[in-house]
Amino acid sequence: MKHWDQFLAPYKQAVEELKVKLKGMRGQFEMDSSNSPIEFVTGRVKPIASILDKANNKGIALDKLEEEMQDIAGLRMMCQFVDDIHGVVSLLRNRNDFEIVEERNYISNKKVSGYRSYHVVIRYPVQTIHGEKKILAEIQIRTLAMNFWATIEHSLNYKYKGAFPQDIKLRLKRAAEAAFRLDEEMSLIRGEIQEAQAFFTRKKDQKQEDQN
Ligand code: 0O2
Ligand code: 0O2
Repeated sequence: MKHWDQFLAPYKQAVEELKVKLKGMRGQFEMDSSNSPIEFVTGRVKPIASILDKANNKGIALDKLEEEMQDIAGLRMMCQFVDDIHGVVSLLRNRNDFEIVEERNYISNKKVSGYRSYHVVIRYPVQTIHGEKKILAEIQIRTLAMNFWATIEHSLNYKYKGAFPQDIKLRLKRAAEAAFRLDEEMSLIRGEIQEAQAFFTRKKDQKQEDQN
């Protein structure tokens, strides 16, 4: 167990640091009074049981986890609109506190399951008392609709261990198409939505000023 604690420590540190940094990007948009392309950010270290399962399924030797399992540290950035995703990816590419090692675009190439998301794998330097340690982390960027679908599908996957009954499989496919259409519809009224959001932000700021 001590071995796992030691192995996972830099991943835990990376997730905590990256959550602060990526949430900070949202705060900076708010400060500029511009619409943030980032709705919210979450992060987690993969539980040991999931690491072992994935290593087993993918034939990754345990002494190769560091190089071959890219999502032991995982972050998610949720956006309101599909177009925001490309903006967020550009912001990530422009940062110099980590290096991008791979990008996987499951938006233009959705998975057979219906899964859509943009994955960016980074190499992130963690500062430790023994010096710098670079670890891999995966940032998943998706819309709220993509996240809704993936979260539900993930729970069902857990329940059925990937072997979905035919009717559930069909419904999930249809739900994925509906989520895709929802994103398209929202994109068409993006201007209207953002105007309303800016209006409410201004009103909130005004109220705050009146109180001070
Ligand atoms: P489960 O069973 O997976 O749902 P905060 O208080 O916001 O600073 P906190 O409480 O540490 O942060 O958690 P956060 O960051 O809000 O979100 C943790 C949840 O995000 C996890 O839930 C994951 O579901 C999800 N998550 C975030 N990023 C990833 C990722 O890259 N991969 C995966 N698989 N999941 C991610 P739990 O708590 O682990 O439970
Ligand atoms: P968790 O922590 O349970 O979410 P592979 O695992 O072989 O598909 P690989 O090479 O690890 O793929 O990378 P990929 O596909 O870019 O990213 C894997 C992660 O993407 C998964 O983590 C999920 O978080 C998410 N993902 C990929 N495909 C699907 C899908 O069909 N449905 C859902 N809900 N999520 C998906 P894990 O390993 O499942 O871990």
